[in-house]
Amino acid sequence: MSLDLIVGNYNYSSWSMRAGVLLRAFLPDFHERMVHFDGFDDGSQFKAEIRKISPTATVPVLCDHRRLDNAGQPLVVWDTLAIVEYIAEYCPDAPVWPRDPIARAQARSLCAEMHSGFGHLRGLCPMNIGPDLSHQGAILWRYNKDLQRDVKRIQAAWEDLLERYNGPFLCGEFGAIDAYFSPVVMRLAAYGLPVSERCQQYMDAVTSHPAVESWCDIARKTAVFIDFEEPYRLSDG
Ligand SMILES: N[C@@H](CCC(=O)N[C@@H](CS)C(=O)NCC(=O)O)C(=O)O
Repeated sequence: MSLDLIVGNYNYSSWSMRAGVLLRAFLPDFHERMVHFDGFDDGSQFKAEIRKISPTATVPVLCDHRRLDNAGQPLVVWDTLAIVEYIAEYCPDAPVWPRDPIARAQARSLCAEMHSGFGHLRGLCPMNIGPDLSHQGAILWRYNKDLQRDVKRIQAAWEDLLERYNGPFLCGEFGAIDAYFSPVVMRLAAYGLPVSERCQQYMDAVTSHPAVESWCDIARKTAVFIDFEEPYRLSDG
């Protein structure tokens, strides 16, 4: 197998989900391996394992065994946006990015905004595929204007692209931008945050895409409760 994707716990790791969904959609013949999140401190097994592969000791990490680096080791690509660009070059005929240069620039802009932004949504509503967190979501929503601002901006960006390209995905057909927002779809749904009808339709389209379904199936089957990932819950009950 030439491409090896190393991911974190499927139910919690939003960055892993972006890369995992993208590969499932465009290059399904890849190998995937999960490294369990026992902790993120220097002494954790997770860090010890992932440090052997990635210079940043984070997931996802893509290893291409077909290409060797200048030390003769399989090429390592260690950041989600870089993985997206690598896959776009790896399969140039696949619509990872829209073919139209205007749509492509818009898709890249929104992915970059996601990569560096929406910190309140990310911090307050960590991805957690499986449980219904609408109670936590309702409390957060009522008191947190920053969270409301992040969700409002995401919805405005989605509605703008859905209007321009007529759906069902953000730039028409499924692409990197939808893989990038798939964990956001999971968060909005799990925490029951209010969305417009148009955004709900988009969320339904993302949730039922085979690449997203495949990721979520594994997430539900492999989910184990990790307390530091869910400080708002005492158990997975
Ligand atoms: N900018 C990185 C972020 C990756 C990241 O933070 N991944 C989380 C898991 S979702 C992680 O590995 N956390 C471990 C840590 O923070 O030490 C990317 O885009 O890949």
